[in-house]
Amino acid sequence: MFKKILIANRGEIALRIIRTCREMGIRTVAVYSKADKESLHVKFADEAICIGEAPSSDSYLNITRIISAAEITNADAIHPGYGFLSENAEFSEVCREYGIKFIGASPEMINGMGDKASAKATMKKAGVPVIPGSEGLLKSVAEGKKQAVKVGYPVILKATAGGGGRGMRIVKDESGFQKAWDDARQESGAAFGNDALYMEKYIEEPRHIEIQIIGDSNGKACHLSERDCSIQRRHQKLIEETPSPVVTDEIRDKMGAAAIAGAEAIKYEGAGTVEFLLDKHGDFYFMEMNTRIQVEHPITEEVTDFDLIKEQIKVAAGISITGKNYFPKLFCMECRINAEDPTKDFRPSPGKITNLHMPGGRGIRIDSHVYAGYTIPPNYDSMIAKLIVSGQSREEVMTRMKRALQEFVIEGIKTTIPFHIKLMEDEEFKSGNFTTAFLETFDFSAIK
Ligand code: MV4
Repeated sequence: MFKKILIANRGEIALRIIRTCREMGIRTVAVYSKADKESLHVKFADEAICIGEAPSSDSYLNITRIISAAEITNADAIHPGYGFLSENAEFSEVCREYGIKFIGASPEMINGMGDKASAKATMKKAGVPVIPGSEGLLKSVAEGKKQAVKVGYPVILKATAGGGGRGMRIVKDESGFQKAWDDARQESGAAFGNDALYMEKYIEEPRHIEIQIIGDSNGKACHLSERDCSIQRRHQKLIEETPSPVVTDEIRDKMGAAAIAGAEAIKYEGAGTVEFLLDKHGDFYFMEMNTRIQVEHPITEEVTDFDLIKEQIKVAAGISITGKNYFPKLFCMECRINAEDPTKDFRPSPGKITNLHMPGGRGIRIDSHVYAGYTIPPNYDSMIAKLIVSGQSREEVMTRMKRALQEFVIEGIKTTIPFHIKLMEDEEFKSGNFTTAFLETFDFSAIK
C-alpha cells in the first residue's frame, strides 16, 4: 500500500481524499495556492506545500510545481480529485516518468476516452449501444449534409475534443446546417484547438443517466448502479440522485452490463463513469466516459455502502476487486450548494462567510471545506458544499432534504440553497417525471 499520497486538488474533494487516507493509515500531502492558505485541506493534511499564486495555471494546473512538491515530500502516489489535472494525459504521463502512481487513468486511456468520436467507436465495437450517426469524423459540409439525410433530422454536431456541452450544435433541418457547422467548428477550435466534428441523431428531451464503474489491474470491472443527473443548468449539474426514478431493474441490469462490457474492453483500471442518454422509450445510448472520480460520487457511496476513494486507492495499489456489482439499498440525493445568486442568473458570489450553521440529524452527510469566517476566493469553482441526503424512499429523501436546506445557515454570501428549496417543492420534480430540459422552463424568478 502507498505510504504517502499527495492530493493535487483543493476544496471539499481534497478533504474527502484526506479523510479516507487517514482511515487507511496513509500519510497525506496537501498542495495549495496563496489564495488557499486558510483552507481546511491545508490544515487537515499531514504536510502542506504552497505551490504558487492564486490563478490555477500557477498552482493547481501547474504540473512542474506539483511534481516538485511530490518529489520533495517523497509521496509515492498522487490523487488528482476531479477537475484540474484529473483527466490530463500529460500529467498522468509525467507521474509515470517520475515513478509516482497516478490514482487515475493512464495517458492512453485519457486520450482514448477524451477523443469523443474514437471513444464512441471503441464502445460500439465492445457492443455498447451508441447513438446512430456519422462513422467517425465529418470531412466536409457536403458529407455532413448527406449523412444527416441518412440519419434523419434533427441531428447534433459534436466536437470530438469536446464534452460537457461545448462545441455542440443542434441542426433542425438542412437550411440550418452550414451555420451550425461553422459555429461548432469555431467554438471547438477556440476552446480545444481541435475543430473536428462528428454527427449524431438528436435525442429529444432525454435523461442523463450515468453508471459508476471500477476496474482493476486484471482487467475485471464491476458497476455500482446509476446516478440520475438530468437536473442541469447550462451543462452544470445542480442535483443528482440514485436510484433514478425512471430506471427499472431491467434497465439497470442492461446499462450496468453495457458499462462493464465497455470498461473491460479497454481494460479500464480505477474508478470511472459511463454516461448514457436514456430516451422516452427506455432505450439508452453511450455518450461519454469520465476517467476520474466525480463530484456526485457520494450518493453512490451512501446507497451501496462502498467507499469509492478507498477502492480507487486499493486498485491503484494493485489490489483486485471482488467482481460483484453493487445495487442501491437506500435512496440518496445531492444538492450542490454553490456560492452563486440563483435570482441573478447564478452569478458567482465569493466573499467571507460571516455565519455558518450546517444541518444534521439522520440521513445527512455534508462534504464541504467551508467554515464560519472562511473567505471563498473568486479564483475557483463556486461549489462550497454538497448536501447529501439518504432515506428509505425518494419522498422521504425530498422531505428530509427540504428540512436540511431550511436548517442550513450561510451568511455573508449568496448561495443556491433557495433554488434547491423551490425545487423540493416543485410538483414536476417531485413526480420524478422530468428530462434534461427541466430547468429550461423553471421559474427562477419565484425563488425567495
Ligand atoms: C446529446 C443530446 C441529444 N442527442 N446527444 C450534452 C453534454 C454532452 N455530454 C452531450 N450532451 C447532449 N448530447 C444527442 N445525440 C443532448 C445532450 C444534452 C444534455 C445531455 C445530458 C444532460 C444535459 C444535457 C443538456 C443539453 C443537451
